[in-house]
Amino acid sequence: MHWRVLTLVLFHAAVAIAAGPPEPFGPVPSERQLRWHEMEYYGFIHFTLNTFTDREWGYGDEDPEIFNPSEFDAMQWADVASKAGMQALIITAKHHDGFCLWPSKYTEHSVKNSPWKNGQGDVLAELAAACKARGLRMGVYLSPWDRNHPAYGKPEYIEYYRQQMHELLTNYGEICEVWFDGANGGDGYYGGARETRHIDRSTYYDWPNTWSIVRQLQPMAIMFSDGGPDVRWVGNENGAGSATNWATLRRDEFAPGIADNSALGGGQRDGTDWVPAEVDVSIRPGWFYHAKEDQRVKSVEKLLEIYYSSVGNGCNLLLNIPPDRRGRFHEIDCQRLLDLTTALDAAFAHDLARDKTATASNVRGNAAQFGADKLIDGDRNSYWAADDDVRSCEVTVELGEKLPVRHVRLQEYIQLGQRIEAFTVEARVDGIWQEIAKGTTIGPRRILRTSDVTTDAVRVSITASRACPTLSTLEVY
Ligand code: FUL
Repeated sequence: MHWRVLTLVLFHAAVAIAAGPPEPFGPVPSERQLRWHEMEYYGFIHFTLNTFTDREWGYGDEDPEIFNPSEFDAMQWADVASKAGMQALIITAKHHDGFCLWPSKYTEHSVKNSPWKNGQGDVLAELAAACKARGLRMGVYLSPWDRNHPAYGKPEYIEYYRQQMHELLTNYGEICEVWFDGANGGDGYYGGARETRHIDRSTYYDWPNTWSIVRQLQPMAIMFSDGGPDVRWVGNENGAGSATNWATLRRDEFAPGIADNSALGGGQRDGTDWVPAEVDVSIRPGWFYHAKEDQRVKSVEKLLEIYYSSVGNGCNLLLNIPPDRRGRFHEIDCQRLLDLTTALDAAFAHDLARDKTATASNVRGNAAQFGADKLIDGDRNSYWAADDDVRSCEVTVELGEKLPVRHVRLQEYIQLGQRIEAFTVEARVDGIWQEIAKGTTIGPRRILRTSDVTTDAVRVSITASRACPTLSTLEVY
């Protein structure tokens, strides 16, 4: 081969290598976690005997006879949830009081001994059908702590817990999330013993073997607990996410009910596993319905604040709406949910950056595959990336005309890990750049409320990154 030809061949080969995708950095999400990130916003349903006793934690000695919703309507739940833009509903199949909303074969403490539908009812079956009809996913909360079961605290109870898990994961179609609550052990009825039982939170449940049952029966189901394995608690029940939010955690240091809450909000920059945060919060002061809280349903302003703090900081939002004694979402709660959605739809109606012109101060290997246009093509699976040695750079979108801007939405291409740790957002006003927002992490999602501005261009300057940065999305509203 002539040396000129050889040089050309080598040059092209080098560019091709340089333009391959970046190496993944640190822990990366699994397929099931990627699917979970897309869920963003979904509903929590706390419903059990507590609804009828006006309590938050049943003792375990309540009579199943009192479970008798007068107008039970799972379809209303699913209808409202889907109109509100939720993607799923997660229900307390069993709360700490041990009462089962489905006719479990393994206990008498369930709907089968209630007057509701003459003991023939099954809340889980009705919810599964309603979710299916409305295109929602369904998840289950199965409280590890059981204040009714006589064997709670002994090995037999773990067997019982797993049998129940098996029922839930095999009889109701696809389950998107299994929720393991951290509240564990204390006083209870325990089959009449009426005593206090303590368990060792790190050994009693033998979690790895329970988790493997979930993996086997529902491979795509996400498992939530204080520290994962798939999704972590955010460390508070007020609806607050953390502005600096690493999706990574030193997972082995956590277990359900054993967590350093202060570490859960921000995650751990040097985490060993991808364990992103979910924000669980109730639309009312309590998790269960209490008529006396009808006037204390959170306002739209409060719900918006929660939305920006959770979804806006890269967490998913699990918003609890407790059905009332009729077995319906209360009218006030429904209206509030729909008002929240109206406000969000108005704010995010039209992406001003979509298909405009985007440029970057660095494009990986100058390759079209990683070009800045990937930021604004509406495809969250295409991405812009920089060269390996780049740690700071800028991406700019020209809006083509002067437009009022209130929000910027960013996403890293998290399939390759979380990298960015400082950035600013600027707007060009009469030819001069001015800062309108700034932040630390971006990760799966970052929605910034900017200072009010009318501008013809928006620029994101990444000022610190742990590896060459990637971004899949730059949206402007
Ligand atoms: C807590 C429980 O004790 C509450 O009752 C509620 O279920 C909440 C979501 O989690 O740990």
